[in-house]
Amino acid sequence: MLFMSEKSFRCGYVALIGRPNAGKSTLLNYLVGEKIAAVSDKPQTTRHKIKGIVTIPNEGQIIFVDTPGIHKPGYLLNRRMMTAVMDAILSVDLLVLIRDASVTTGNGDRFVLQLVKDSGKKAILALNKVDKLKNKATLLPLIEFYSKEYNFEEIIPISARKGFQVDILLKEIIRRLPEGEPIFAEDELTDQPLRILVAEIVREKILESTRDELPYVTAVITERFDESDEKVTKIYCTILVEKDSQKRIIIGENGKKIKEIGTKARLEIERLLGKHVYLELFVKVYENWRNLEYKLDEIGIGG
Ligand SMILES: Nc1nc2c(ncn2[C@@H]2O[C@H](COP(=O)(O)OP(=O)(O)OP(=O)(O)O)[C@@H](O)[C@H]2O)c(=O)[nH]1
Ligand SMILES: [Mg+2]
Repeated sequence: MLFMSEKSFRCGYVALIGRPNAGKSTLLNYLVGEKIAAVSDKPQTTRHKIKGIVTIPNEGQIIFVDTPGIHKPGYLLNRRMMTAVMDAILSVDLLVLIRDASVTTGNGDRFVLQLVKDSGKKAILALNKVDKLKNKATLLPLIEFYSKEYNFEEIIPISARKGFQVDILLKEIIRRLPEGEPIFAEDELTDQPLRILVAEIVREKILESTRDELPYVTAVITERFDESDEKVTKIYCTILVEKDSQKRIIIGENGKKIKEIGTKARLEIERLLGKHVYLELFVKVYENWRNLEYKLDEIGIGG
């Protein structure tokens, strides 16, 4: 027909994989245009597979799967996280390997590369954080190294934080997806239930306000999500830690820390819901939750 575009619509699944802290979730949020994944400067921020959906009218729909950073699994929690990565790698149409270009190549990078090789999948390499590079020429040895190691479809320097060349990445992704009708509605951005989004916002604020070991021993569960009051949504979250000492850190002197976490989280949840929110946080010590099947199930970290 005369008025129809000749280009066909493309739709497919794309996994964002890479080492912890490479910037996968930052890229996902940038692409989706909303904060749907927690971001922090601490490794192992992402614990679930998170789908972020980008629809470009008349061109295509990309269903991104954000994954936990690839690391050695110690606890059951980490084994489940790595299972999520493997699942994602095997089930998608295309891989986007995110590499922090501002750090030197380590064993972790070789391990991630090996996973890509083993999968034999079509992959694009995104060299991230180029805004941090004083001298862009440092990219050249990286590009050379990676192009010798695998037949990447493209190697694209980007900045997920600034959005530099992210449009190019998007275009190169869409070109490589199979032809097909969209799977999700145009206005859908994620498959994550609100309860999980809320818990992730709270966890992100904890990561922001605390140091060192806390990120690994903390989990957040949304216990109750009460929308019966039209004016204000009431949300009750439990913060799990493993020891009393950790509980004290999160609560802080005279409850100062937990108040700060609660306020920051509430403001962001209000933005997300477009409504007033009453947020209550409980801190609970639960020894060894990272190794307990039923706790991980409850938190929603699938096996
Ligand atoms: N300067 C700069 N910082 C970035 C860029 N992309 C991400 N970051 C920062 O890098 C840190 C890690 O980002 P995340 O998006 O949480 O990384 P991730 O790969 O999802 O990490 P995990 O979930 O732990 O695997 C955060 O502090 C980000 O703000 C970038 O392009 N430039
Ligand atoms: Mg992440």
